[in-house]
Amino acid sequence: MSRFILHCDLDCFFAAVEVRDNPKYFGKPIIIGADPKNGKGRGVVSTCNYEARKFGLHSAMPISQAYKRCPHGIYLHPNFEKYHKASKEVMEIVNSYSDMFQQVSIDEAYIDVSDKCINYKEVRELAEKLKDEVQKKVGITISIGCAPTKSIAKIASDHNKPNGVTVVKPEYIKKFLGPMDITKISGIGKKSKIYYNKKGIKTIGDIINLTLPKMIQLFGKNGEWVWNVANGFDNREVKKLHGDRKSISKECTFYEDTDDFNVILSKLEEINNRIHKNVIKNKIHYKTITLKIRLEGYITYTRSKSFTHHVQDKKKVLKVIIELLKQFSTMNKKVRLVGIRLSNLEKAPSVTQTTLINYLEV
Ligand code: TTP
Ligand code: MG
Repeated sequence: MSRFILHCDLDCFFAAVEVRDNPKYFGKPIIIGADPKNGKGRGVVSTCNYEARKFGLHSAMPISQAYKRCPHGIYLHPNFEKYHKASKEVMEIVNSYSDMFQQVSIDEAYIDVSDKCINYKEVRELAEKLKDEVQKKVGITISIGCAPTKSIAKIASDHNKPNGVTVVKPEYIKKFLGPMDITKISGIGKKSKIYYNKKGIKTIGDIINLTLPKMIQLFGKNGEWVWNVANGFDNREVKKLHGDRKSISKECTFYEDTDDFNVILSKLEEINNRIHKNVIKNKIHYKTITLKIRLEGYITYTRSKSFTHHVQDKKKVLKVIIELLKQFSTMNKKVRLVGIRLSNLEKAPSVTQTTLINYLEV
């Protein structure tokens, strides 16, 4: 029996909240992130609205580069408290449409409405109603993808952004995915794209045209996962994470404030090892890694980076942590506390991901 899965993702979330609360920003390029300091600022863009995206700006772009492309944009510091409140309100609405609900990040969630609808016409009506309710009650827009699998619902929610509902019935999967670039499938990032392209595979249609044994021969386990997604075979369920957990974190205060890079790093390594005992035991995969640093005087900073796909890889996390730590300027202050948070969690899907990891980019 075909399932009805919805993937709901807010549109330019942080920026949308700021525009909602400051109508004078409407229609102007709004960038949330680090202070650009007239082009000399460090740090990155968290997100930006669609007006800013017209100038080529996007999440994770260095703020200095963003400023060069869009000096007249409005640059704002993130206000996480406000975003968390908006997220909670939205998630409550989404959850009210189904108990089979899985929040996967601050602004996205899956619901399974298989027992609420009898056909895709009803699914579309439900999605439109949900979308309208979010806009009316929270004042921001959400895009929704409806499909028989989680992976296709996610691709679909991104298809008609902002404020769109995209329904992919089983019989239209091939037509819908066929022309798309292979990187639309999570598990194919920039590096593996090159590898796939070398073998003549550019679109998802090229994957659909190959047999499963051929894909496995060419790309191993990753090929198997990708072929299954492309053909609508992904039986991962919409599951609540146990304990409703949204992140796993550990932090540690130094006995004595320090500015010794090696001391800081070895503490982070220890925290990373401890966190991984927990994630391995609970079969948790994560996408986002956050480094937290508190300086003397209690000024606290966080820096995050996301993988393209859920992973569970201690070495990769450490690599990211080192990268984030190096980017970080302590402004000659000593460090009091360090911490690591893993978020964007998912219970390990049934496919083996160990080989997938080889294809991921950090
Ligand atoms: P996304 O859903 O990836 O982005 P978005 O909602 O801003 O835009 P879209 O319309 O394309 O969905 O991420 C949700 C929020 O998470 C985003 O508003 C800001 C934050 N974020 C970061 O802080 N850094 C990042 O690198 C990314 C990707 C997101
Ligand atoms: Mg979003």
